[in-house]
Amino acid sequence: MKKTNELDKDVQETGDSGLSRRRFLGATALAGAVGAAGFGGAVMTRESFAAAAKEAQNNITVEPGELDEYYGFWSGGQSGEIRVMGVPSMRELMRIPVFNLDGATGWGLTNESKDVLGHDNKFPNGDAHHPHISMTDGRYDGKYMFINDKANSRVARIRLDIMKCDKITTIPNVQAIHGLRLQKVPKTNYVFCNAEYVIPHPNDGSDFSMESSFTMFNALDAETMEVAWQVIVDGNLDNTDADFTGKYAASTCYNSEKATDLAGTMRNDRDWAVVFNVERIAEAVKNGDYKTLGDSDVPVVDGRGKSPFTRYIPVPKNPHGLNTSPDGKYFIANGKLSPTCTVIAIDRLDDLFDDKIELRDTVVAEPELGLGPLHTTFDGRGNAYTTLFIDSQIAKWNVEDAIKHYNGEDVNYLRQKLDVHYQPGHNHASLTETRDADGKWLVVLSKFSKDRFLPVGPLHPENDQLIDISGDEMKLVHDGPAFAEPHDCILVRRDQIKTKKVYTRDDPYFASARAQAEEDGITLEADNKVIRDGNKVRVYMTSVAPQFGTTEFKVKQGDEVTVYVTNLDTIEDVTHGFCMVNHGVQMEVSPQQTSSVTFVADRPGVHWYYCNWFCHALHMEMRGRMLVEKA
Ligand code: CUK
Ligand code: CUA
Ligand code: CA
Repeated sequence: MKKTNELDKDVQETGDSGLSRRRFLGATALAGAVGAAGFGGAVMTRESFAAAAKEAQNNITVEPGELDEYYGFWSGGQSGEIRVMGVPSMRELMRIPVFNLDGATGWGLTNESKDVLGHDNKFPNGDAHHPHISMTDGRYDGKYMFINDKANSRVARIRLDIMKCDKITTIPNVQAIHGLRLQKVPKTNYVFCNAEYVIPHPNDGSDFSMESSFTMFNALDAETMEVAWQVIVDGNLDNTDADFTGKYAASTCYNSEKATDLAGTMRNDRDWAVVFNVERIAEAVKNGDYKTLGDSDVPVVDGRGKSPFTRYIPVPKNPHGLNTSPDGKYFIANGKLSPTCTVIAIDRLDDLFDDKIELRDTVVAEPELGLGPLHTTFDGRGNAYTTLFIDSQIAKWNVEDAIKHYNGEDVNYLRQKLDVHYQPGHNHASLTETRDADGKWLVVLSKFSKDRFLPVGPLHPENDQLIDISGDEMKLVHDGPAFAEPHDCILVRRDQIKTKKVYTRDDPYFASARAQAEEDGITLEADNKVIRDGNKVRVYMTSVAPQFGTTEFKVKQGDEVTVYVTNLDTIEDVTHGFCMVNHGVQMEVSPQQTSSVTFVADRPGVHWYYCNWFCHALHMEMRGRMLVEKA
């Protein structure tokens, strides 16, 4: 087993011309490399990392009472949630339940969350990978965050003023929404997302053949969260990103083979970076030049083969990440089974779509970086940082030097390789997907943590590492364990996010509770009343620390009870809860918020309810009784 720095020399010496043994990896080599390179000899010791951390230029210490400089938004992977972090402290500030159920806040239990998830939602899970914040003119505008659900083919929107999910859309006629990015310019009108798996159309059991199978590239309207259009593609789709003109988006395809087995997906030495001509697609849809599929009325255009809407640029091999450089010049496809990244010049795409140049004429560099390039991020100073999954390293390289090298000049584009622990997936530099990329921090989301933390049984946490990239050298400064499983994160300057400290009473988040109250002649802010409507009972109560406005109500066995709690406290941080003992009912009621939950009073007798959010010295005393009469 060679040391990683010797392997680097291999890579540099082999260059673009010769195909080294490392150039393309088969399944066996890939599996072997994970075992050996990944868990083998680390070049730096624990002590040398500690020393490097002390020399870091940026101070990572955030003293008690001080605030972080950046918000980090982490996806929760198969946890289905979003996590809000402070960077550089790497403290977890909040969790935003999205596709998961959350007993603390009542997400998935309350009527307000069911308005978002769907009252007939059957899915308790989600697989959230790619959180991204809306932009205006290529800069974060702090309004919305969007995130995909690979598990159940959904896209969610989070209102950043209250940090709650307010819309979820299921994408029709596709399976597994994976890559998600936003239109950057002129503003985020579209949410772009890839459906990964090819399925037959119609997928009704009448035909299982690959001939009738395809997948689609999708665009949602960011304001309405309706699906604006879909594009049928060849192969499949993995990750995506958009450009800084508003005209193009691009996606990686690792399965140009349209294979259903592993070996089949690796048959071709090159798959594709698929470029979408967003302008032309939108134009065709506007002109009614589309079809629809099945029950859905979403406009669908066909982007297979030689269409006006797409171009399939060959790139090696089973590419994964697709990243736009913050100067707007390049799409970069990360090779995964090839040790290379492919740099595509965005300013050549007009000519490509006008058939003035060939597909590969758009490629301006293809640097060899190391084994298993997955994702690339940027510092805004011309450098790119690529995760090498198999080598367990970050490769820092200079884009313009890689272009010179591709043109035959004798320049070294590699700047540094840094060991990370271990098997990094995404990495993300501060503000890197916007014009404001500031090259201060780099977060690396490592998939394996084995010896970095106290052991906690066979299931290990991931390891989210923080690297100072402000100087010439990358310096690892922090390890942060994370539960399953951040795939991606973004870093946002703290002044770019403006949140409310208490709800305003007209917040649409509880509009349906207000509508029901109006129908019942109830003033949510004042009334403590019980409304009977057949076997439906609606209990309206206020809360002011440390008391519920209603401390006793009577219903009949079998009644469907809805409890509405309106928190009249106006003081920041005085959140109440409502929990009905032995009924599986629990929810958050923050200052000036109304929350409601519906359950069946199925057992006669006395049932206590209580406030389960510590709000006051007399919080234990904040409680009441539901009296259920025998039917
Ligand atoms: S993906 Cu997970 S490491 Cu879903 Cu963005 Cu690459
Ligand atoms: Cu109100 Cu605890
Ligand atoms: Ca392939």
